[in-house]
Amino acid sequence: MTLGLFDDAPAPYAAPKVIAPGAALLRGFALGVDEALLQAVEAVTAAAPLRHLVTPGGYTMSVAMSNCGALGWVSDRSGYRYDAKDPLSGKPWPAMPACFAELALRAAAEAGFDNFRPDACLINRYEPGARLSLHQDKDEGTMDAPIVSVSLGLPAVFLFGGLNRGDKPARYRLQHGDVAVWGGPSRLAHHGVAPLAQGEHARLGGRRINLTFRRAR
Ligand code: MD6
Ligand code: FE
Repeated sequence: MTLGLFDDAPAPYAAPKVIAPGAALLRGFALGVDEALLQAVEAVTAAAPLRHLVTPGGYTMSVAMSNCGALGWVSDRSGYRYDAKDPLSGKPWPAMPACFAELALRAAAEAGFDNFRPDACLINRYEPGARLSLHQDKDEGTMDAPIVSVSLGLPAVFLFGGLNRGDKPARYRLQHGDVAVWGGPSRLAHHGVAPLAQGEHARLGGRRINLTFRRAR
C-alpha cells in the first residue's frame, strides 16, 4: 500500500477534540497499546466467540459481537439486556483484560470523567457493509458513567447526533487507535456507524474492531 501525501496516517495522540458538551474524540489515544488490545481481543473471542445477535424485531445484526467483564450486552427476540453469562456457553463472560480496563480509565479521565471503572466491554466486529443504525446506549443501570469507544482496524464513519433522534448527526472518521468518549450531558446522545467501506488494514485486514466500555450497574 502506498500512502499519498495527504492520506491521514495515524498521528500520535495530541489532545481531546470536544465534539459536544461531555463528548470528545481522542485521536490516536490507543496507538501505544493497540497490539496488546488486539491480542486480548483474540483471547476473549476464543473463549466467547463473536456472533451475530438477533434484535427484538427479528433482524440479524450485521455487526458481530462478544463481551468481556462482569456483564455483557446481549440481544434476542425477548429484548436487549445485560447478562452475567454468555448465552452461547452458559458460562460467565471472560474477565476484562487489564489492558482494557486501564485504557478505558485513562481515556475517560482524559475526556474529563475520573474514576471510570467499566464492568462491561462489548466487542464489535465490522466487515464491509456492516453498520449500526442511530441509537442511544440506554440499557445501563446508571447514566453517571461515560461510554468509552475504541476503534481498531479499518476506518469507519461515526455518526454523532443529539439527544433527539431527529437531530442531524455529525460525521467523524474514526481510525485505528482513535477513542471516542461521551458522558454527562451527552450520555444519551444518539450515535451510530455508517456502513463499513471495503479496505485493507495492515494488522486487521478487511475488518474493524470496536471496543465499547460501559458501567452497566
Ligand atoms: C462503534 N458502537 O462501533 C460504536 N452501541 O463505533 C456502538 O455504539 C454500540 O457497537 C451499542 C451496542 C453496540 C455497539
Ligand atoms: Fe452505542
